[in-house]
Amino acid sequence: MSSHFPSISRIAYEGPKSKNPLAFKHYNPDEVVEGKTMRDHLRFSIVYWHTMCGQGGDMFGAPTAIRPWDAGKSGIELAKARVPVFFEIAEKLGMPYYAFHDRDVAPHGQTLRESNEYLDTIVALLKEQQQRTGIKLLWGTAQLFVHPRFMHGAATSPSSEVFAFSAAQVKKALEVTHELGGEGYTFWGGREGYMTLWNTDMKRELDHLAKFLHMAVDYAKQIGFKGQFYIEPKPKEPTKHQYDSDAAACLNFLREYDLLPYFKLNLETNHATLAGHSMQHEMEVAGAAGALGSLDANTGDLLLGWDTDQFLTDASTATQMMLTTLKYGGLTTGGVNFDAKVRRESVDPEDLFYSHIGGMDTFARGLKNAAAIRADGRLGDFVKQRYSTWDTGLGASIEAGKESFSSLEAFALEKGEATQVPSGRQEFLENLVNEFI
Ligand code: XUL
Ligand code: CO
Repeated sequence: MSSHFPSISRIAYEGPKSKNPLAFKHYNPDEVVEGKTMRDHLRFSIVYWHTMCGQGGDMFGAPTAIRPWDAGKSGIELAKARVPVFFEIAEKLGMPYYAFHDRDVAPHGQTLRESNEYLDTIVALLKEQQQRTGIKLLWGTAQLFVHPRFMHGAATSPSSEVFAFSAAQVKKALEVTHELGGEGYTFWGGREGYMTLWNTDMKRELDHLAKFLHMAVDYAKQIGFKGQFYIEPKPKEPTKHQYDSDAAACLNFLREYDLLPYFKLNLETNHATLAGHSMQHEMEVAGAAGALGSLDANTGDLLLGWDTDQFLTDASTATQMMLTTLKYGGLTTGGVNFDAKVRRESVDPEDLFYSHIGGMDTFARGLKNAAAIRADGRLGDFVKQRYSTWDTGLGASIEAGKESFSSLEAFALEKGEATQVPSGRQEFLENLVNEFI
């Protein structure tokens, strides 16, 4: 088999003292943490779109990326050429999973029929590579935001024809995800939102979105696809307001339209901060609702207000993410999916390796730190103790539903003042967590 990276071999774990930039310092796939290997905890996944299609162009500048395998090719020939390169990268990084959009693995055709044929051609190649490498599909998705027909949205377009084209595209994307043994299917509402309320019937658009998702659930049943459905929240970009703006908004929408039994959330770090939340907040909101599904692992830049999709190298954020992951029983169908791209200035093919190695090591550190914090027990004990007035007496009686406003008024009048209001100890706890980072 020809190699596009002859000087890079399979990335190995060399430990924290290693100075080899092409080695893992923390990600040791077989190391057991809380009874499970790191590989099984983290379920790393590499994305097709940024890795193979990211060219380094931005709204001010031309593509910068050096990608020798792309040279001189276009259309379906380019799409075919990228498949083995992608799997070589994934395999050398030891990625157990990958994720893709239909239109980033295969090109748009002139018609839906032609697009479907292109997709079938590439799906056959993906399947071969999956069989060769053992790499599995974490989730598939349909790209419903690039083509001009989606300018007003897909399922929320004011045009019923666009709704129909979107349905046809998702139908096919579900079929190929199923064919490839995908463990999930993600809906990111690419343009499901509005640019101005002056032209928007929000209620009607939300009803349509729900109808669309119900059709997807029904079709999955029809074809026997048992993978997990995800919704991926994001507050803005490309539209001014995206309906799936954050975890709480998604959960409310799913509940309102009886979709919650079928969906979990795929949370993305950079989307969380765009929504004005920390990723840990978003994960706690999802976890509390039993809907913590999968993680699009990246980060934004604090000084930039858009979705920069950078690789996360901050161990503190990764520790928070892994603490909440462990708290809710770990990732089951989901994974740590690197929806992240190298900077426009990182032009060389090997930058694709440094970036993923850094991301994987950061999450491995986060996992080890989180497990150590949990084993230490002081943080967990503090939180438990903070709520201890609910464990017996008055609190237990309220939780058991035995009290009312009248009985509590009687208690307060008798008591005179609440005396059990201890310090929150924020700084003490921040110092405690820092002992592990
Ligand atoms: C966009 C984004 C998408 C989804 C899949 O911000 O995160 O790539 O993850 O459509
Ligand atoms: Co994403």
